[in-house]
Amino acid sequence: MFKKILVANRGEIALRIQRACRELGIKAVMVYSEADREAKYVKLAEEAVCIGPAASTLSYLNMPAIISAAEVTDAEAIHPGYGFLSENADFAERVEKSGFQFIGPTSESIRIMGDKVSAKQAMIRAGVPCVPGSEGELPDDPAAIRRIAKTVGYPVIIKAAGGGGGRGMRVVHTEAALINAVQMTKAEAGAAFGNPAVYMEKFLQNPRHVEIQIIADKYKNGVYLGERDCSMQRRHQKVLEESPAPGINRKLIERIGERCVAACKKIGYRGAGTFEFLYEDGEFYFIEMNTRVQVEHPVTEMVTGVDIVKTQIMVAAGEKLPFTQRDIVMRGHAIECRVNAEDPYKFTPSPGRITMWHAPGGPGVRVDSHVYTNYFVPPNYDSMIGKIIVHGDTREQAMARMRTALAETVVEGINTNIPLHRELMVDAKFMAGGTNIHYLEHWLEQHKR
Ligand code: MV4
Repeated sequence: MFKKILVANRGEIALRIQRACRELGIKAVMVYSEADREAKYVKLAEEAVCIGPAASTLSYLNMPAIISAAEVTDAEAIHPGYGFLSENADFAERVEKSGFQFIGPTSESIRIMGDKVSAKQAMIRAGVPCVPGSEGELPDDPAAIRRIAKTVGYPVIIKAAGGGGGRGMRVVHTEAALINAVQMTKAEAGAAFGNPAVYMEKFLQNPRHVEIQIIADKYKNGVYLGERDCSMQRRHQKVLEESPAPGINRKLIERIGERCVAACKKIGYRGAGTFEFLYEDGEFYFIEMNTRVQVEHPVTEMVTGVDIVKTQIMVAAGEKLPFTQRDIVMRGHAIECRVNAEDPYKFTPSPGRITMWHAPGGPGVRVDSHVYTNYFVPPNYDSMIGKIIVHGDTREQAMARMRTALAETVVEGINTNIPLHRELMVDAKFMAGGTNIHYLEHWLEQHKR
């Protein structure tokens, strides 16, 4: 096992990784920007290295600064967390070439999944069900593009191979609009991602976003850790997540989960990963794979009892997975509310000093946050300041516990989206379960103030 890990991230996930290191008896080296100098997880760390000014590009995205920090502190491995450099194949490669273990998959796996065309081709070959569409990149010939669209059937969606997470896509409803839309998407993709390649899919009108968590070791052992329903989102930002996904047939989830694990074996995937699917009319359609630990990993930890971050570190160190699929039992229901420093209805960021922070507690309540009374939320980064996660025997009990937890939570000095979460937890349609990816945006439209 590693003796020392460098944590190349900030905020709640930096603290989460530090905690996993402590439990494993590993020293954690924290890196921080000038804006995060006073963060408590930095002060509590065995070692901490300033890697640059507040701007992410000069600190948390600064590869030479991070690798130098690992060198001077004699760390053996680097955990990238989520966001920042976590899915940057070049970074993973530089980490490995510098003699450190990257806590995540190989740079090759990251590269394959980063290109959405090669990711989808890998999944088709591995037997994971995908959204019907072009087989690979769209050709240049307009007549050929029109033929593909005709076969797929309108509406279609044009997506950039270099995109993902909602960037670089365009919906097309008619043949008249097709070629112009393809050209526009290619031009934007070339400028934004340095790769003009695009592909086509049937556009699903009212899907849910359901993802499967997997974890694998380097000996081709892998398990799926159930699913998460992440349909409650606004502008591709998830607002709350839950597991299991309400109302989906367990046998179907098991079949899809087994396909995901088989795909991992086939491509030699190691580490934690998430297969994103759209779920509509009782069917799963793969769209993308994330090769990092995700913000919403705690809901899976709560229902499976598996510590995903600890397991990531163990498999990166070359250990065998300490459990098999038969050991994984999903128990009860978990919900996570993301707490953001923002206006709850206008969504404008609300950085500044937190003059009072009181976290909720009680049975089945978990809070993953790095903030505290008198903490200053810097304006330079993502607005998420923590997550409230609850577990209950049933979805109803989990919702009741979340209502209590949200009622107990006090945040003063900045605005947060907690009032929005309080309203959603008593919303009849959310409470019934199974709302789709458009639900929250429609709800916000109707609850304008
Ligand atoms: C789609 C889709 C409908 N049909 N693909 C957006 C994020 C990216 N990961 C994929 N996205 C979508 N792909 C087909 N063929 C609708 C979306 C989509 C979406 C997906 C998941 C969560 C929220 C979303 C919000 C708008 C659109």
